[in-house]
Amino acid sequence: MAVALDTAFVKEASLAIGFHKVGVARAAALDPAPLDRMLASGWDADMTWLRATRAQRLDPARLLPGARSVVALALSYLEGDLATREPAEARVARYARGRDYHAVMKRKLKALVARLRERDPGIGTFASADVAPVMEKAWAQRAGLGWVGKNGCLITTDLGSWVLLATVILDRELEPDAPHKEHCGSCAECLSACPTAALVSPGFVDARRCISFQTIERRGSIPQEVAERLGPWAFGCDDCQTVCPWNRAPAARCDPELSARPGQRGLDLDALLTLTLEQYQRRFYGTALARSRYEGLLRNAVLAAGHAGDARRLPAVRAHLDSPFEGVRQAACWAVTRLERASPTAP
Ligand code: B12
Ligand code: SF4
Ligand code: SF4
Repeated sequence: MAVALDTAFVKEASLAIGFHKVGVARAAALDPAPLDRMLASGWDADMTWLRATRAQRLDPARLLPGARSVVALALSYLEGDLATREPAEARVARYARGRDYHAVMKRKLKALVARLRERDPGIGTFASADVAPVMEKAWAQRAGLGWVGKNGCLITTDLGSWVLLATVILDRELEPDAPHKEHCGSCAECLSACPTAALVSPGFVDARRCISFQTIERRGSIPQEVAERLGPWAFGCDDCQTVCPWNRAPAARCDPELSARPGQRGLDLDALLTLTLEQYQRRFYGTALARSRYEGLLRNAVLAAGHAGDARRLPAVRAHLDSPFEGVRQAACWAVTRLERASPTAP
């Protein structure tokens, strides 16, 4: 006979499946002010889907009729390599070095929902990670996992902000956890560490200036003022997390599937500059790097070559001046000028 679902069961099941943190919140609608501020200020850049799904993002009952509780889940992706020097060129954000987390989360969420259904066969659920219109950081804070720091990331006291988030909305009333308190205090290290001043107000990111947005989500050309400041980043950016005191010595409990694949902490820039579509598909499908698409990754590689400053790459970069992709062509123009200026006698 089925037994009623309670918070203790949900937590035990989540941890047994491999999530590192779990908390429960009441499914009352969220404060619309932060999202509306972001949209009104244009900080959403061209992520039109954020605006289009505003109502669902704020109210879980629009995703699951009769929603009562939100289970917030976190999965750590930090390996014990914080002391290791990070690659000097074509660097990949930590979250994207292993298997695509969407697939990893999907499998875990499916297993969790199956466990909940075994216990409570009539339960209604809406499970998702990243892609659904759910404000995952807000739920994680409300469910007591951590707080949204001035760097715009959800920070936990034990695993730092090196966690990815997921939620399961339930039509069952569960005992909620207390919301997490904010622990940034007077610290502001992330605000000054951002290379593009994208942290426009504590907790808010102007995506138009954010390296993460530009190298992952942006289709076409990267605006010159951001391109100039990419530094070593070829995919994503971790600068506002790396400087955070809460990230200096967190517990490293990386999910095994998220641990870095060989050659994916920093990419081989020379191989990337001559990458074919077929090689791209073989190498990067199944990883988070598929999100930027072939032409996006090529564009980022060309810019990274400009930043790396090695004039021996000029012929490989010049070969992109007549790329069929506008974003790659513009990146090549910028990188060629930069490399020629750095080494006027170069071939
Ligand atoms: C859009 C988006 C982006 C955008 C905008 C980032 C942003 N900070 O909003 C861009 C492309 C720039 C981006 C970049 C990154 N992202 Co992103 N992104 C998202 C996505 C899809 C939606 C976030 C959203 O709704 N933003 C709009 C703002 C208004 O919402 P919000 O910040 O959640 O706001 C709520 C609360 O946090 C709170 N709040 C917000 N601001 C403030 C400020 C104050 C002062 C207070 C009190 C409260 C408060 O109120 C809001 C609720 O009403 C989520 C997945 C999801 N479905 O949630 C992933 C997500 C936030 N991203 C994630 C990751 C990993 C990243 C990167 C670290 C990747 C990288 N290394 O390159 C960077 C980090 C950039 C940064 N500094 O934030 C993770 C974050 C995990 C974590 N520990 O926080 C998420 C949760 C994906 C996941 N499933 O794990 N991302
Ligand atoms: S991800 Fe990079 S560019 Fe974006 S806000 Fe953080 S430090 Fe700035
Ligand atoms: S660096 Fe400081 S201000 Fe920024 S998120 Fe971390 S604790 Fe908060």
